[in-house]
Amino acid sequence: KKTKAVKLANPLTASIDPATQQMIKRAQELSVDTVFDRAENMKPCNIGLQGTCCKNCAMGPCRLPLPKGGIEGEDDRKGLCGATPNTIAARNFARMVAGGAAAHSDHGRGVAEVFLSVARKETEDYVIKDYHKLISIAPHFDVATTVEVDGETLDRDLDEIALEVAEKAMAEWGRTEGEPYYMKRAPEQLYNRWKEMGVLPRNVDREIVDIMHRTHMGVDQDYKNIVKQCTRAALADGWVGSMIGTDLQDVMFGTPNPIQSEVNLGVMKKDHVNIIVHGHEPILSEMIVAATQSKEMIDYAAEKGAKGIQLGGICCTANELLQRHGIPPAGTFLQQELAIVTGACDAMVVDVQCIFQNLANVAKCFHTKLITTHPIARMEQNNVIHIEFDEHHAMDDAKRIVKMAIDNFENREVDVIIPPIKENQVAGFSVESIEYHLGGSFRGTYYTLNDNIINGRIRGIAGVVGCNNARTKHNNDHIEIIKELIKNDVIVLTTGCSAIAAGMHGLLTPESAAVLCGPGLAEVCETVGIPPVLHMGSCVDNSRILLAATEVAKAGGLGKEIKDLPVAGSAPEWMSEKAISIGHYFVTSGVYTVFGCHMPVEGAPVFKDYLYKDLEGIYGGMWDCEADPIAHAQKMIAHIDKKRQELGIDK
Ligand code: SF4
Ligand code: MSK
Repeated sequence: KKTKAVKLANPLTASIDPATQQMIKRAQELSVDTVFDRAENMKPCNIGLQGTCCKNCAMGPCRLPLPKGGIEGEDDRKGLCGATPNTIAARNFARMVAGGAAAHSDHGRGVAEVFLSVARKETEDYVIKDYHKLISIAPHFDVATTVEVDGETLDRDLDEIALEVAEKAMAEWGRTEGEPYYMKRAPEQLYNRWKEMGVLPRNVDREIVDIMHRTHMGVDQDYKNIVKQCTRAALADGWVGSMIGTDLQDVMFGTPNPIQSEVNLGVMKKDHVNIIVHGHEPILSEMIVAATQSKEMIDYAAEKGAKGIQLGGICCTANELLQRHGIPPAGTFLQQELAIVTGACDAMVVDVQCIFQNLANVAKCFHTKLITTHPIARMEQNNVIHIEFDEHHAMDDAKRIVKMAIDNFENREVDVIIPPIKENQVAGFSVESIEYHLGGSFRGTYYTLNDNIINGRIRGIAGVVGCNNARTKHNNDHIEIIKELIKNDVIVLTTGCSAIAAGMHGLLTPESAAVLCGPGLAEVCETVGIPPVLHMGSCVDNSRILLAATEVAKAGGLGKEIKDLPVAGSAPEWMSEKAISIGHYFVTSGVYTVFGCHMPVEGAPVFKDYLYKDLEGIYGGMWDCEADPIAHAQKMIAHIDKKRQELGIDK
């Protein structure tokens, strides 16, 4: 039960969030180690940090650190097989793309499978909530929405449309010819460039398998060719696997609209049964929402002495429930252990991705029931309960889980300490709702996004997304970067843990605009009543940012494709492989993308230059890395200004 951490983290330097600081301290008082303490005690490997450690065969690991003082003359570093630093760093980068694309796309596949069950009427627990969205995506799959009968055009049967969309969507993971339907959703010039470059994906699964093959020992030894494959797989992630995931989730659970809620550990309630859902897939958690709101469960909780059931979330499962139901996130990735340390978490229900194995150890120190639900994400510790979720009896599973949490309410052991810290926020900005709130289109009126970019009230658009990373001060870089951007009239679109961080620090309210924005952005936000930072959802919902950029490009007045726009991307505190896949699909869709912390490319300067410079000449977007948050934001602003100048709209 006790901590093994020797050095303890200083709560004040570990996070800028007072709730997190308070709970790190509380964990330390209880001798429960958290990621913050572990980061003090284990430093990363310097060669791995540089991206030049290869362990792709048993003759290695071959380690090729950059000599102190850099390379003089020819770079003759090589592994036992002769692999160069460029090959090794490119292979490592590619395997991160494969891991990230696989995670997002498998999430998308899971959603498509459930949607197929719905369309086949094999489940009663899920239904189609948003037929409008179904009709809007059907043409992208070449599915007709009308039929001709006796020369008359009639609406086609919705069940037929759903089934055809479901079958065509499912087939995208393994299609055997042509390219995925959704690639054509990109601006035409961008699509043509991909085609010319030979990087249109064949199908989602194949591009990921291809990476694993070509990065096997002794296969692809040309970093440029490896990056080309990264592009196919990353595009298959962003424009196919993730985008289908987002769309079908919207069809089944509803397309998000602005919704008010709260955020941070303070959303948990001492006198309520607290259930925290954590991970990424909303399939089960949608049912948990319904179960917690059922009279049967509310009455049962009352019987057990609780005033109600408080559902909260961590990571992107939280974002999914927030944007459609207003369920409040209890915290970001780095706060997952801390939610249990409150002593008030009666059940933590996890699905896939970003789940610390140490949750099981922390849960052991409290009464918390830790429940895994996904067949591919189990834990070895014996205090973990596995309830495998199946869409065919989803509501039964959800009720079983909620009941287990209610039964556990009376077992709380230690003093419950919930930091009384939370913020108000507005989330739920889908592309559809942004368009609606900004004048009903992207161009043509006083309110629209394009017009406000052209007239200079809005300087540009930034996507700020991604994780927290225990190697940097929790939330600090997200918040510093976003504040610097909005202060300079750059509107921010955010997803993932970055969005949760923005909410925690008060940036997701319309009121924050007047205080924190430059005058132009403040005027727009005040006129239409939106926050300067728009919460667009979860990790897979980065596809919404791709589509928002596409709509802006297609609406006209700002060039023809994404690379022409005054936009930039950022992942300030990234940590996951998914972030690399996301970064690469943004770069190859034409977005200048800056990562914080570090990038594992420093040990291979030639490969690094290829990502950071040469890609711009091919796709219009390129990678960059800047750890200092203000310099990071200023680089993005400089790029936005460069694009404004090229467009001739700079004043
Ligand atoms: Fe070393 Fe080459 Fe094997 Fe990598 S593939 S571990 S560089 S011998
Ligand atoms: S949850 S991938 S820590 S954003 Fe999507 Fe947060 Fe990053 Fe996980």
